[in-house]
Amino acid sequence: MIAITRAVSRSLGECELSYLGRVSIDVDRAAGQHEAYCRALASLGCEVIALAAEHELPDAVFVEDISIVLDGLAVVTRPGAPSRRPEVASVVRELGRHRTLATIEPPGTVDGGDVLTIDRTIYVGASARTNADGIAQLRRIAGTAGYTVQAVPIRGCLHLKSAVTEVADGTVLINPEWVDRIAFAPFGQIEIDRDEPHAANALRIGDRVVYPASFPKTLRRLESAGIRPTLVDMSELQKAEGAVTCCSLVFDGTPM
Ligand code: CIR
Repeated sequence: MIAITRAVSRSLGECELSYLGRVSIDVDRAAGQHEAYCRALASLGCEVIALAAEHELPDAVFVEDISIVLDGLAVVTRPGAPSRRPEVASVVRELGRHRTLATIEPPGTVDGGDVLTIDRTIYVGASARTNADGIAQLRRIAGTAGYTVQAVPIRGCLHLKSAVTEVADGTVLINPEWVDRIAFAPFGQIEIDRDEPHAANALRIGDRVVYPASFPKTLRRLESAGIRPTLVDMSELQKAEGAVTCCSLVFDGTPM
């Protein structure tokens, strides 16, 4: 597996915020947490490729939003927040070494955080960041590679993967306040603890799961289901509405 990451920008405190109020972020601490996150990915067998930091782009650490990497091709997004569009160029340079690239064109917008791929189905959150035109473009592009795209309405959260992620074959971790369970009816569903609304974002790497240390009640539910995650402290990045999936692009490094 390859994991593309990017170090925390010194301007992280000026990040986009949609659902959280702005609080001061300790950027050094965020950087330390991000380094530990990268070490966790490496310990799970990923070759971590760190892009150069982009200190003038506050949200550049959240590389997940910039691409959807599929078997055989990668879709370069057009992020919903205009401030994030300059993040694309450097991701394109690296990803082009691993995949054929397709791009989302205006007026389409897609954030990678809205995209959850399970087997050959791509679930896409219809969110403030990902519009209908972007979803239609993604459907056309991914269809050429044998994927089906299913749009899923979300409410009250930034991205689809704020609300639901895959934690094992056939099992999702879900916050039913933010996405309807019916959209994921084919899967076993572990519900987050209601005291931890942000707890549905887990990063699956092969048979392992990377998970924030800050959701002990939901962690117990995962453990009861036989899932023993690798825990990481994301507290500073969470203040920027970041989570574990958004700090990496993880994909099979088998050459195209
Ligand atoms: C933003 O609002 O774009 C960033 N502050 C947070 C992005 C988090 N991305 C993700 O969960 N995929």
